[in-house]
Formats: sequence, structure tokens, C-alpha cells
Amino acid sequence: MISETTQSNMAKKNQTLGEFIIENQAEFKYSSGELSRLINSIRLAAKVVNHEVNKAGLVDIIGAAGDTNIQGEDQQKLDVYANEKFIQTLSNRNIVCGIGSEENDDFIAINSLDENNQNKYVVLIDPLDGSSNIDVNVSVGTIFSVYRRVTPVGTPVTIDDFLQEGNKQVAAGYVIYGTSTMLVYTTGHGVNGFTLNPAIGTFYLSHPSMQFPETGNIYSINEGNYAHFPQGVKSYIKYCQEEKEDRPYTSRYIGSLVSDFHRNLIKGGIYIYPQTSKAPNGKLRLLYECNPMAFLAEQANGLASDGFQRILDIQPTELHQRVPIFCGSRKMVEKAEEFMKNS
Ligand code: AHM
Ligand code: MG
Repeated sequence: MISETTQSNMAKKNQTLGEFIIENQAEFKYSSGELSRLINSIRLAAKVVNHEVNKAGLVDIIGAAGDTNIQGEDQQKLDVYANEKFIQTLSNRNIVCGIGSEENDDFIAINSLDENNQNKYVVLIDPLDGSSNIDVNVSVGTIFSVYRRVTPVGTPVTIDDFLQEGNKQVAAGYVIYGTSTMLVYTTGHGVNGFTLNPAIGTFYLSHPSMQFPETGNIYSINEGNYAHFPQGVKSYIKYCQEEKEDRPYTSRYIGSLVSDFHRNLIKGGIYIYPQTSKAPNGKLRLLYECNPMAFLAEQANGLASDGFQRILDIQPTELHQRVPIFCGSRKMVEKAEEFMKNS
């Protein structure tokens, strides 16, 4: 269900992200301004990372990872750089009480010994997803997810604050560093997309109330793994390729979750990273990739499943847990689930 407030934003296409955050602050039920400050920090870190990502093609000129550049600064791998920037931005501003990152083995407790730390939120982040695409100038993304802590405010965060079901998320989103840089996010009141004007460093509301088309004609899966897929996925792929009604569908796979998801969100489609005989839980991480994308998908009238159950209802047992994912246009995900159940 999209709220009236969100619908009213349809008319405000040239609104900046900053204005949008302030205007919609009240939509959030614990509206203390903390969540707004958090989204603001992500916006800032996204701009910094975007600047660096855009220079990636100049690597032969300014130096590769491990080199020292002309100013005497060490060049870092971009995923390490992005990780540092997001963590720095969120912790320096004293906005969250804990951060979990796909790049770090363990979670980080912020100001864990400071009883005055009244922050209520933890963030889980994949700072640069699909980073192998950087070397070939293909879009990559940042994915983030926000939860309200479950342990008492003012005490150090524990693993329980991070191992929450996805349906407890209070916000989630991604930044796509593509032909344009966009920040797409939800606080549980629909999904809105903002495009960066790089000349002035401002994000504008360009895609209000984003919705997955109910069905589509794109399927996105790494078919190179076909031999290792479960029978249900093999049969669904054959269904997509059949000459019938609106099929065959088109196959599109960038290998960058954020980009594949974003295209399917706009055009209609399904993204699948299933379990395989080599990777029985699939590849993607529940907390850093699947849950935030699932929250966005449902808020945009789509679905996200592990083939049998809703992603958002899975109880996580570990920080870096992997799960299979089937995500996108509602009817397509339902169809794929049907094949999984019947196989
Ligand atoms: P990463 O977190 O190591 O970057 O891996 C995640 C990426 C996703 O963006 C993408 O959809 C998937 O891995 C591609 O995997 P594969 O190359 O196995 O198809
Ligand atoms: Mg990743």
C-alpha cells in the first residue's frame, strides 16, 4: 500500500533528496529525525564514492590499487575505499550504534562504551556490490539496510541487533553508479528514486513511487551455471524460452545485482540467483543483499522469495549467511515458485 504522502510526491518531480527527507520525516513512526540524518549520511557517502568510482577508468593514469599516487596518497581498491567511506560517514556523525558490512568479518559497535550514545539504529551494508565489474566500466552499486536495535539503548550492540528478520527493516535502498548515479530507497512507504546531478552534487526526485510492472519479459540469471541448477529452475528457464503467448522472454544478466534489479524494476522482470549443486545456499548474502532488495521489491509491488518462502520472513542465524533469491515482478516470481514447488 502506498501512502497518500508518497502519492503526493508524484507531483514533485524536481524536489531534491534533502527536501524530500525533511518533508517525509513524519512518515516514520519513531520520527526523531534520526532516520532522516541516517539517510542524509548515506547520501553524502554515496556522493564521495561516486566521485571515486567515476575515476576508475583513469587507473592507468592515476595508479592502481596498492600504488602511491602523485600526491603521495595510497591508492585503494574501490570496494575497500567504499567500505571505509560509508563506515566513516556513519560513525563520525554519531548516527548509528552499529554497522555490519559485507567487507568485514564481524559487526562494528559504535561508541559501545558511551552510555550517552542514544542511537537506536544499526546499518547493514554492501559498500560496493558487483565490484569485479569496475574494471570493465560496468555499473556497480551500494546496498544498505536499516534496523531498529533490539537490545537496550545506551548498551553495546550485540549480534541480536543484526540477526533480525528482514520484515523488521525500517529502511533499505541502493545507490547505482551507472550512466547516471541514482539513490533508490524505501522507509516502508513506497520506493522513490533520486538522480544525481553531478554538476552541482544534488540528488533530485526523478522516479517517484517506483513500481515493478506486474509481469515482464526479462529473466536475469547466470545461465552458465545451468548444469548445477535445481530441476525447478531448469524447468522455469525452459518455460521462459518457450514459444507461447508472450514468450520467449528476453535474457538479460549484467552480473551486478543492483543494476539487474534496477532494470527489472523499471521494465518488468525476474532476477534469480538460485542454489546450485556447488553452492547449496546460492551466492548472495541474506543481510547485505537479499533482505534490502526484498524490502524494496515488496514496497514496489513486487515479490522476493527463496523459491519456497518470503525472503523477509527468514530468521538469520549468521551475519554472512547466503540464501537463494527469486525477485522481481509479482507474477513472474509466483510462476518460478510454482516450478520450484512442483519439481
Ligand atoms: P559480490 O558481493 O562479491 O560483488 O557478489 C555479488 C554479485 C552480484 O552483484 C551479482 O548479481 C552476482 O554476484 C553475480 O554472480 P555470478 O558472477 O556468479 O553470476
Ligand atoms: Mg555483494
